[in-house]
Amino acid sequence: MTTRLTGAPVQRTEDRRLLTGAGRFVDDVQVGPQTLHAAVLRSPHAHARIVDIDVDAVLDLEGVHLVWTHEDLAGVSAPLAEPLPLLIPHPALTHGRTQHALARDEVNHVGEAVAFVVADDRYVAEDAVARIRVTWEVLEPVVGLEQARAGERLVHDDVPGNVGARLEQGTADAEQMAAALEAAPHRLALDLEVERSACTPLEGRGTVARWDPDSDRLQVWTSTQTSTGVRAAVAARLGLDLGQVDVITPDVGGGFGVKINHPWPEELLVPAAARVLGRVVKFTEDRREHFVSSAHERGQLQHVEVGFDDEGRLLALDVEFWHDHGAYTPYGLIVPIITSTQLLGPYKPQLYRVVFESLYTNTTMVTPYRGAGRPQGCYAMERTMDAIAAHLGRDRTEVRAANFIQPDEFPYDQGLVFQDGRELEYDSGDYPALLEKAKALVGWDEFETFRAEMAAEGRRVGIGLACYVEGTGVGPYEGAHVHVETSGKVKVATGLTTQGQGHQTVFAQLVADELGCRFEDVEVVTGDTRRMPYAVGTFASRAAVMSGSAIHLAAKRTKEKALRIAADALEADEADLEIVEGSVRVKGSPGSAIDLGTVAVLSNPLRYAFDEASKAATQFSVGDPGRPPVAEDDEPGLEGKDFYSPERATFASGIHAVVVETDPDTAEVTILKYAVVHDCGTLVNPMIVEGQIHGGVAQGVAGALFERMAYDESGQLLNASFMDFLMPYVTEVPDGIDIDHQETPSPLNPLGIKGAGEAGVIPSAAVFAAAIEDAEGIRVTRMPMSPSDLFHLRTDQRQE
Ligand code: MCN
Repeated sequence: MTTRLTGAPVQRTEDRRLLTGAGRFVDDVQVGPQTLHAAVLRSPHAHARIVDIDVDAVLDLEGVHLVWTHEDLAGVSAPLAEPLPLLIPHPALTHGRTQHALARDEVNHVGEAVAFVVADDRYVAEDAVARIRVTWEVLEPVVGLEQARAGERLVHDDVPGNVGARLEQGTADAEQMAAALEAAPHRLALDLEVERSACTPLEGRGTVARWDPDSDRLQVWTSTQTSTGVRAAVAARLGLDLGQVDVITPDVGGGFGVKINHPWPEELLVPAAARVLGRVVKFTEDRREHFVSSAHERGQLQHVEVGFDDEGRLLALDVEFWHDHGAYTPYGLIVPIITSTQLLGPYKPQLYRVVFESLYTNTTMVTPYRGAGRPQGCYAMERTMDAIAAHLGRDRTEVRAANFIQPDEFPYDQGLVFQDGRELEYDSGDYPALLEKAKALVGWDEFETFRAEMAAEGRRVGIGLACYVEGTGVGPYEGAHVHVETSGKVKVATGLTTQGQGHQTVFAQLVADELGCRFEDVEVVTGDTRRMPYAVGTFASRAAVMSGSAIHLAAKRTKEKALRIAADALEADEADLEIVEGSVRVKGSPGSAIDLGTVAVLSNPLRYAFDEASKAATQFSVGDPGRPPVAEDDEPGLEGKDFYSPERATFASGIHAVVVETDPDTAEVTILKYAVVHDCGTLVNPMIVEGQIHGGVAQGVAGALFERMAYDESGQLLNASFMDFLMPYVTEVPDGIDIDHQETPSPLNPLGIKGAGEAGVIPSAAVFAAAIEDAEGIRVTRMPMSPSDLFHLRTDQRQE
């Protein structure tokens, strides 16, 4: 009997290495005795023209090997001087803008790369950067959405009103919507704001590159979520063949979206410098650089108009929002499109219309951060649900239940079009069952008794709940290669990268289950283009669905081949064989068996034959008659490769509920209970999924109560360090998070999996706003909520 590992809480095999300091991150990579180090001159201004750059004082500095400004780039390679690509264009993005690897004649945010220096060590490189003299013509910056919307100052001269894009969609046009709102028995309007924040992985970005003149190849080690993307960008920008570039992703100390490649300037400049100098070159981002030069997200102003009936059913939902895109749009409209199309969550309004404007500001650019536009959308939708319940005097869960898509309505078409032009269709789900579980888990029905008990002690408590649906596991494809070594060890390669999600463990579980090998015999390689050059990457909670399915299919092929070879060797029928614990055996006759390693040896039939007596492979020379290949069409080698490309995304879902206490004096918010019910289809490893939820909730607590980007009016980021950007400690994150799972398998992939990596962060702003509002009896419209925000809100609303 074997125990199936899918669904089992298998301990993460990668943790011993990572927790004992044996991890190897990009800054640990040592590939040559004399590595050179890069530093970047970054703009001190939010908006300025570059009048002149004088690098003379640097050129003769001892230990400096190279100084580049934009002017030098075309001489290295013409495409290197072009603006970086706009990765995901969209017809509505009429004014897409991307940065140059080094600013050409204007900078648009503090931290934008202006000059690049390579020197013997980082000290010399930094000293050199400090000696570069730039003559600036400082321009007035556009900071914040209000200034962007006013359009009096422009970020890009040729973008009128700072509007990069305006997109409207839904099941009603403006006229139909106005009529439906007018006709609705009840009507409300809400203004809801989420401030800008960032994901701040503990390891910043970093790249090491080596040019090998003998093989005419570049090797690049980089901290990325998309190694194949870096490879394609480096090859294209340096004028190399794709086959001349290897990208290797070592351990990655967190990505959370910011390490998706667009590409980042340093990911091009470091390899370019390595090639020009014929030396190993390294760049490691420091913390301040990460804050000002990498990417942010979340900043959105949202206006909701809603019409509903006496039960709280949504008759007309009209949403308008303004998205702060920062200085550039490398990913096109991906974040606001996700907000606009996934805002509805589990609900089915009779009519929905959404319109957004994507606006430029002179701040760090915006790219997807875990959750990617969904936290803002969920905040808009769930605050609306709470407002409807308050208006009607009904229970907040009743109003939600009245609007749910029902389990028998799947697949459910929301009538919306996603980024790729495909219609958004939910594959499966059971939202009423989720709600019942969430209520039970948090103690919803018993809360009023608890509130009364706490009030008797002079304590204020509140409860909040928020639902979400999340499109996960998007295409276009992912691949896998499974190879059984002659030792019986199984090597698995998938091209996507890993940043702590436990892929080594989960993918080994899937291979062990499908192939029948031992779990501990499986070694998984991720993010190395030498092993798997065709891949997309780790984002959009897609690894389990995409690589998981590809690995399952590749393991299945390998198993089929193993059975063909073993059937011949054992003179048995394939249908009578099974693979258990790495041994192929005749069912019911365990003595008649050969191990997978021997099958791997036999898969090279010109050199090996099977010895019946010893059940081993015997070697013979090429000239010997030997056995013919067992299956005429089989190639040598016990391996299988496959790719998985789904029709569309799968839709995971969940509900979070929180009980908070607010301090009447200090306005501090304490979490008393946090409950999560989550449905990501078939659970491969519940312990890992729970770990992902814990991490997501911690990041969500951070975004709801602590973290924000504090810009002054000149566009300086005032809190660009962990001294001032309040990342919560373990003491601020709930001690225990109660988690319950529901498994509604996806019909779209062979394992029924949906994604799980982002879910924990999506409903946080909504759920905390609801709970604080409930505790305090005040209206919460803007998140995050620090104690001082709450203190002022109390004072302001009491004066009203
Ligand atoms: N899983 C599972 N069963 C399921 C679904 C998932 O066992 N039904 C497992 C997966 O096999 C994987 C983990 O849960 O080990 C997360 O799976 P998935 O939802 O496919 O997400 P990805 O692996 O694609 O990871 C990306 C996702 C995203 S988009 C962000 S952002 C994020 C996140 O993962 N960044 C992270 N979690 C992170 N966790 C860490 N430690 N570091 C990051 O940078």
